[in-house]
Amino acid sequence: MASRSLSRLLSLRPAIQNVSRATYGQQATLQSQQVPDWTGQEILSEVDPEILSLIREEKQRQVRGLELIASENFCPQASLNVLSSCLHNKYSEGLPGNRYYGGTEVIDKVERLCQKRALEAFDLDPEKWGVNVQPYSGSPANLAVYTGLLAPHDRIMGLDLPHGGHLTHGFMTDTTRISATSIFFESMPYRLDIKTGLVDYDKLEETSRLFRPRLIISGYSAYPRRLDYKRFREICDGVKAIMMSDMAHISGLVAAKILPSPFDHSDIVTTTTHKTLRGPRSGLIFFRRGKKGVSKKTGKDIMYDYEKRINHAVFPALQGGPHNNNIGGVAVALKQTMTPAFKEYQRQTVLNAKTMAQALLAKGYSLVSGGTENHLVLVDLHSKGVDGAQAEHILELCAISVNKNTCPGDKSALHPSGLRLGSPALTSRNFKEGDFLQVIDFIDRSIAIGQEAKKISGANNKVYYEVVETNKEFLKKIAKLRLEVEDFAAQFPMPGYDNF
Ligand code: DSN
Repeated sequence: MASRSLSRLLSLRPAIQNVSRATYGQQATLQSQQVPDWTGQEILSEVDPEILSLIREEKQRQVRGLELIASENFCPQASLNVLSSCLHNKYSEGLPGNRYYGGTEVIDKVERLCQKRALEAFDLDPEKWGVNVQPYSGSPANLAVYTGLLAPHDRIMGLDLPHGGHLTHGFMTDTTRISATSIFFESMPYRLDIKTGLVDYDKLEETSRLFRPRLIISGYSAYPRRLDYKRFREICDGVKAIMMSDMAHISGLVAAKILPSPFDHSDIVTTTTHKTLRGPRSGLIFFRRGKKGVSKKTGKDIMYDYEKRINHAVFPALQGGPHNNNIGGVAVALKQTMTPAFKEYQRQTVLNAKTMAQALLAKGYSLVSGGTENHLVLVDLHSKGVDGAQAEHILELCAISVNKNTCPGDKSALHPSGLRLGSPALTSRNFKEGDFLQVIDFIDRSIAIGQEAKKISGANNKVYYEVVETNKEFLKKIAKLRLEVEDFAAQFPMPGYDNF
């Protein structure tokens, strides 16, 4: 029956076309000439040379610049292949085996493989840990944890943003609740001990006993030291709080066992996938599952109940369809974490960060906490006479990408006194210790130009920027140094596509 209707439809096609030509006449013919056929196989250079040229411009910036933003890295070509694959096209709301859309049999396999590799990458027993691989990135992953495990206005404690925490760890100012985390939940930060630059665990413990949070976050965006996860666990147990670790910055170092694992002590662990883990941009939430303990009253097993609540929070509470091309690309990156080359990369990343720290100290810079144990260094510029924003700006003019950062005690995030420097991206370009010594030399010479400009401008910020951007003598100095930096950077290999 179906094939008879199909052949009747096909036999009618010329007649239908004739009728439509007759109906719309000349105008229809003109339009069909003006609108070229679209196959979907046209390449970017044919369709949009403007965007292509911007991509090439950005590629040149990346190849000829020094990338020191601690949260950035270069995604491998194999993951980029998956990002631009047909996995992108599929809707698959729900979880493998239980979707709201048909046609997901292959996508189910991709997502299950990604889940399996995520657990393997961190040596996790699937009886004890589960993972949701659908969060679009780290911030949605963190919000999903809070949404799933907390009631509105429940209390949380995270490292204060000016002391190295992340926005999603509950950031608010004296007057404004900045992050959704502080809008929907009640946030009390903990901080660093300003003298040592280390997390003030005693104060955190004391405050937690007063504030009684439902959840405490161990994790950071700008902290150069190891966290004491055991101490966090004890503090959480003291107030019956959930312990969530946000290992976004260090997940590659954890997978390679260069840094202690937060999994030993945490209930929940979140991460992004594009920092030290070196995959495409996405997020993961790991949660404990199975038996939690035995009830003293009833003698019955108590089970973790995180899995259902977190899965529900990711979808349908917060997100829609998973980005399957990202999930596939993350699966590829996770496979790479299990290679000896990845472990060696992470070892070199820390060695390079330590080299930066020593070189900076030797040149008279102060570092928050006096050094580093991970992939980043936090430079305190107080003694250098330029602030973090001015330093970031002059470095950018010299083709060096860094970000200004608050140091403990800073009041303004726009004019902080620090710089955050990270080694993961350049280590992916095969930079070794000697290369990082050269990088620090370039940074020091750039900042010296800023210091000279400051002598002319004094405290007037507007004049400072005018001097470095318009004064001919300064422009010449900057251009000369920029060329040196670019020629140096361009010698190193670059992961990804060649010119794209
Ligand atoms: N924005 C990232 C960072 O730079 O640390 C964290 O999400």
